[in-house]
Amino acid sequence: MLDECTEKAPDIRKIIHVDMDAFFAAVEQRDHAELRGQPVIVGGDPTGRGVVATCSYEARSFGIHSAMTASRARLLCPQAIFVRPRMAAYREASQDVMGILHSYTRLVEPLSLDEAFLDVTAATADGTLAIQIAKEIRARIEQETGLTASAGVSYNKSLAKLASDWRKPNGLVVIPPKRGLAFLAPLHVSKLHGVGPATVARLSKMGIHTVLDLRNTSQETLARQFGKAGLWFYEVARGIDLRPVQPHRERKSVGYERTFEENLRDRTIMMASLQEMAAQVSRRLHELGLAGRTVSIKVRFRDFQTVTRSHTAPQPIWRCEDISACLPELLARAVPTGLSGYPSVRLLGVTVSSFAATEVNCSDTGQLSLLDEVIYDQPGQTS
Ligand code: TTP
Ligand code: MG
Ligand code: MG
Repeated sequence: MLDECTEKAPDIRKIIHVDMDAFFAAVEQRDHAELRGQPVIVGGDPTGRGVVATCSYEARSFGIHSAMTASRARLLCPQAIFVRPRMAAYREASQDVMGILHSYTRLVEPLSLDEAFLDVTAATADGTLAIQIAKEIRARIEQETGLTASAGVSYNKSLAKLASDWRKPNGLVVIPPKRGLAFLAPLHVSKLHGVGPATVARLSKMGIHTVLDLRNTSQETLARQFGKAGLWFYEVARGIDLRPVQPHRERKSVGYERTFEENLRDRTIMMASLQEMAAQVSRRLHELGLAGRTVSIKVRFRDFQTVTRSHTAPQPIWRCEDISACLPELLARAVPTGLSGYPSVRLLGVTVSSFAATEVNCSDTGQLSLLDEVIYDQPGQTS
């Protein structure tokens, strides 16, 4: 994250973030006229242990949202219509959208099936306004795919993404440079890229809740508490985000890792934490439409000695239960029970790699657009 941040980039860039509205549910409503105007829930079995992948905006007014159990969603809205996901249809719609985006610039970075960043700085060199491009993109997506998208326009990725989310669904928000700091100030820190739940908890203990609170904290304090991530928080709170839009990167793995405020000694807690991370990794793989054959765990001990252990499955996997099934053996190999004294673990991580190259087609070349991705949830430099 920080390495990217220090890369040279033009002072004022024009970045657009496009995100489809209620994506899976909108595809279902487009393809099945009887679902239009109805509370539609795409996900697992409401009579079993399924979860909500997404739901239509009609369903959201009942308080239903992604990742909620399907059974709870049914309690909240008994008349909701439950639909099983049709990933092939969503991939096809995604390809159509990405194709439209690529007609404006080759600098398109897909983040998942339903969203991407575009750097349109060059396309605005002739005086065309970025907002004009965003308007045209939204109109073309609606006309050519029958689906609606929200868009955000700003001078960096963080603000463009926050902007696209601001007036969902079917919204367009522009945050010009002179509005950036004021827009950020009242937001909760959890809205910032790279700030996970453990970081939120730690910031909260320091009395830092909003981005303005973060901006009023010294660089030294943030660096001391959060290491490299603290320097990123310092910059992003000031509307500084020089991460370039990166097209055509090859994604090789998806992982989640966490540094604990207090070292873990209890294997049951280690296992529970690994299971939580497996759920996060599974969700991200699902969003990206990816599956991989290798599951790895990373364990860092109190003395910073770090071990990784991997298991390669015969088939590509992405489901939480399939990833979880590998974890007990991997933990037993990484932290043998015969260790003298108690193990003392400061960091755990779960990663899935060795992707099946044909899983997703996101770019106009028909080639998979992938990159290594680790989500850090790091409370700081505790021992
Ligand atoms: P999102 O863009 O997060 O959500 P959305 O498009 O359904 O709704 P909106 O953007 O209008 O708020 O995710 C895109 C798709 O990814 C979503 O339609 C279904 C899938 N998804 C899951 O399967 N599980 C999840 O937990 C989330 C958040 C999304
Ligand atoms: Mg969306
Ligand atoms: Mg999205």
